[in-house]
Amino acid sequence: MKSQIFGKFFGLFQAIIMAAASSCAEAAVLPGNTADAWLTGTAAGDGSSGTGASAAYGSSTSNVFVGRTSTGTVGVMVFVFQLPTLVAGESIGSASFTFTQLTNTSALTANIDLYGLGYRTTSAVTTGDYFVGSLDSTSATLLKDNWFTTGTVASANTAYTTDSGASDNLKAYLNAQYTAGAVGGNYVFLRLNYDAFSDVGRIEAATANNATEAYRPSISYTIVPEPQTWALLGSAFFLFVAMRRRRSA
Ligand SMILES: [Ca+2]
Repeated sequence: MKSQIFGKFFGLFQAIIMAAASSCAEAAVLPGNTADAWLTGTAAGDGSSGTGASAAYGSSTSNVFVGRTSTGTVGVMVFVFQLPTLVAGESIGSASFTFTQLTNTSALTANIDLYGLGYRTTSAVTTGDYFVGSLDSTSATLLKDNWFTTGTVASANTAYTTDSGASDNLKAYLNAQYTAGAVGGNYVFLRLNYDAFSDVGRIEAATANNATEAYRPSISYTIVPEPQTWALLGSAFFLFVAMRRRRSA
């Protein structure tokens, strides 16, 4: 009788271990969505407040300018990603964002910050996503302050990936979207913008429409079981050990 219970329990334990292991190993890449868009404005502020008159250039554009667009006009870039589906007990375990900086660059005259905007059920970038200023604390999550700093001339045709701090922020931001109600298939938005209005200097970002696939933006991520799953796994292990001890005693 004791060995029957033991056998059943061991089977359950194995199933939990296997489920956790397969969940753990799940690593993937989210390609940038071609709804990504470039917004331009003629003043500091955000698009929704009307202080930064803006327009969206999406779909067919292969490269955009963050910073100077033309005299008196400053551009920002909004990248779009479609969220993966998580099953119960799963969360994003790690995430990093990569985009490619192309050739048409010049020394920055303001810092460039990276933000995450709130998730939406549709992929469209809106003029309200425009922001140029020191800190957008009302409608966005700051993921990396001063990723590129004043005076920087970014390297040509070079991929830039979030550092460990910004990647941790990205992971927390993505999980926060699910907590707020996002589900697989919804969209998240990452924005690069100048932190002061200056129509001099820029970086040139490749979009999801770029002809060179390797230049397109992406998010690399892993999915892991939530802490409850690990707690369950730990309990199962200790119970297993306890039963073995009783059996051998
Ligand atoms: Ca900044």
